[in-house]
Amino acid sequence: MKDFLDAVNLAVSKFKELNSPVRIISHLDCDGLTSASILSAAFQKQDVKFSLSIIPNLTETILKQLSLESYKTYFFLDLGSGMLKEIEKALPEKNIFILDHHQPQDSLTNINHINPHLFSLDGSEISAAGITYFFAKELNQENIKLSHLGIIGAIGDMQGKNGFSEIVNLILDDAVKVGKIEIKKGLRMFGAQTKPLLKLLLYSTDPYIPGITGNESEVHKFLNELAISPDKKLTNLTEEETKKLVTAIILKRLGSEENPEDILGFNYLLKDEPDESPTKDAKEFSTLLNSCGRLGKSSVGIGVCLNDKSSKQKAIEILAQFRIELITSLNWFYSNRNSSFIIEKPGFVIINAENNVRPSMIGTLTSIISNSNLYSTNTILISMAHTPEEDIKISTRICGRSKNINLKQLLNSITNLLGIESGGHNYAAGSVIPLEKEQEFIQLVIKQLGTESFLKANPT
Ligand SMILES: [Mn+2]
Repeated sequence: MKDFLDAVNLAVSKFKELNSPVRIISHLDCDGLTSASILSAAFQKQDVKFSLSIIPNLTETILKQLSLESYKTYFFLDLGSGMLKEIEKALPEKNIFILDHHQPQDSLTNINHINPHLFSLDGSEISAAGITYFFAKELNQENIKLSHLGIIGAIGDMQGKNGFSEIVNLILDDAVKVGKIEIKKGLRMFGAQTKPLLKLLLYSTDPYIPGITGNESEVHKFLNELAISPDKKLTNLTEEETKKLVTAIILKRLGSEENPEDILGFNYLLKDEPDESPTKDAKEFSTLLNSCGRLGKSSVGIGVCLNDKSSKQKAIEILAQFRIELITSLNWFYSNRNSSFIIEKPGFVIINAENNVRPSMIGTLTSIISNSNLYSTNTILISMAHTPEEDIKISTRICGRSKNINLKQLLNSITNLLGIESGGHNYAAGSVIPLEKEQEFIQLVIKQLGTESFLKANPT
């Protein structure tokens, strides 16, 4: 960890020798938007001029466009590590900074490359927002006021479910110290600030409540027996009611769930945000940002991070729109399970949404399906969606969290046969391939994952 932080500090001292303007390229998800916000705020403070772009994926086409610009210094946030060779080739003679936590390409470079994997840390131990936060803090200690964004980014990347890593805890300590975040132990459920209990329990997939999740009449009965109003929000329950509810949920989970008391955990509340707003709980904040990014409204997401009031209003409308689109996508999936769009085989499922699901939505959709108990643990989901650029966005996930499969390696072994590099982590990987490779890719997947030896090595 010390080596990692030393490397960040070295990168900062190298950066200080350079002149503005600076070009920032970041990813459109919550982690990318918080990273971009941290760096933008830090640069504004130092009077560093910059221009920012938020992109869904780093591609060679984008690198080519960047190479035509006259900037001398480029920052890649939450992306870039998987494209080291391509970046060096496209942007020689430039000062490159990559702050990323995705599995890096195996390549020696002159790039200022900060990635936990290079310091025997894992990509799940810190997110890009955390790396960017350490960079910003070294640039100016006053940037400790941006620490909460480092935490929101980590949560957006599914970190902190059972507490954070040692290194992210340093960021959390800062956020608590400057009064940005308050840690509350309690029921770890999504929507505590904004959803009535009826909806909260009905849609509770993590934690899953057997007999309750997805069953509206049972939720009513359950709350009725506890004498708790279904219209009340979790955050407004009395201490007595909360205790009753916690006990009742644990009882429901006894026997069928591995850790029935897993419903308790830490909630991270933003002290400056109003109660019951979608920006109060860091988890809900991260969803708000994700929906902005995925619906192509990244600048609104950045505005929310930088505390712009009108952006917050807009973001709430975008979130509502995002939910509608997500439900439409899920409905498309369920009603096409028996069609040629969806190939279900032992051990893997190919979901070829073509133009029926937005490419920036396909990863979220695949995540939801992978968490839904629809397919057995270890089943690999491979989803595809067409992009406006006539490419195909590919997203892969594993049902239940398997420790044996490295999805990034797996996807790479297939796309490399098409001459294409994939990015991601052990448990979530993605790629972009040209439209004309669609059938070839599907055939390669079936060939590689459809063998008996693969199924034996990765039983579902
Ligand atoms: Mn990330």
